[in-house]
Amino acid sequence: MFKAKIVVIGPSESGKTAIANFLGDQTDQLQSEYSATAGVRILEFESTVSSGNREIDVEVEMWDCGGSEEYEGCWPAIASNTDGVIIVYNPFEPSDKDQLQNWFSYFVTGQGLREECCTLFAHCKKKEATRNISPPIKNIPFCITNLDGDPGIVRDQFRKLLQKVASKISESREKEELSIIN
Ligand SMILES: Nc1nc2c(ncn2[C@@H]2O[C@H](COP(=O)(O)OP(=O)(O)OP(=O)(O)O)[C@@H](O)[C@H]2O)c(=O)[nH]1
Ligand SMILES: [Mg+2]
Repeated sequence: MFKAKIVVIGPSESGKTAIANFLGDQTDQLQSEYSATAGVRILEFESTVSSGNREIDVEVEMWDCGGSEEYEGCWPAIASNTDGVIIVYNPFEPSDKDQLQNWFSYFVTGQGLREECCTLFAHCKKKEATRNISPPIKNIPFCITNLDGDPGIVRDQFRKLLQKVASKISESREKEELSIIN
């Protein structure tokens, strides 16, 4: 059994809590009233991913982080020992796009995390014309999401992320074991 810390970050009101609740099976229902996350909420659940020809059980610790700037002081604690990052932003909000690079630089490149251990969700709360949304950061797994339309995309993309994270953890573990033997 692996343990994986996945952080869900991004600008305020972009849909992080709704996505975290959906992935953690907390609820199928979207909250009609928006309530900003104060600091961080931690959800724990189990997931199974396949790596090569074996199935791996992963104990997920999902950190649903408040997007407000007032929590920037908590970033070091949030980023510490993170295995995977989900960045959620609203593609129709120009200020969200401007902030993206900042989140990405701190939580991914700044922590030396592999790009494949990160995923970007262009989260659309309404089923607007989504066809012309292009990835705002190159080389990062990216998808357009909406929980009313096709929530399966969110689950599939999360599973892909977890697969990468699990193989990375497994690799590090093997290296550690080898270094003990040698
Ligand atoms: N209809 C619809 N509403 C959504 C969807 N995703 C999020 N919302 C709504 O959008 C609002 C904001 O979503 P949250 O998930 O609370 O946003 P957040 O990113 O957690 O915000 P902070 O905690 O302040 O950083 C809430 O009222 C949600 O119910 C969606 O896919 N469809
Ligand atoms: Mg929230």
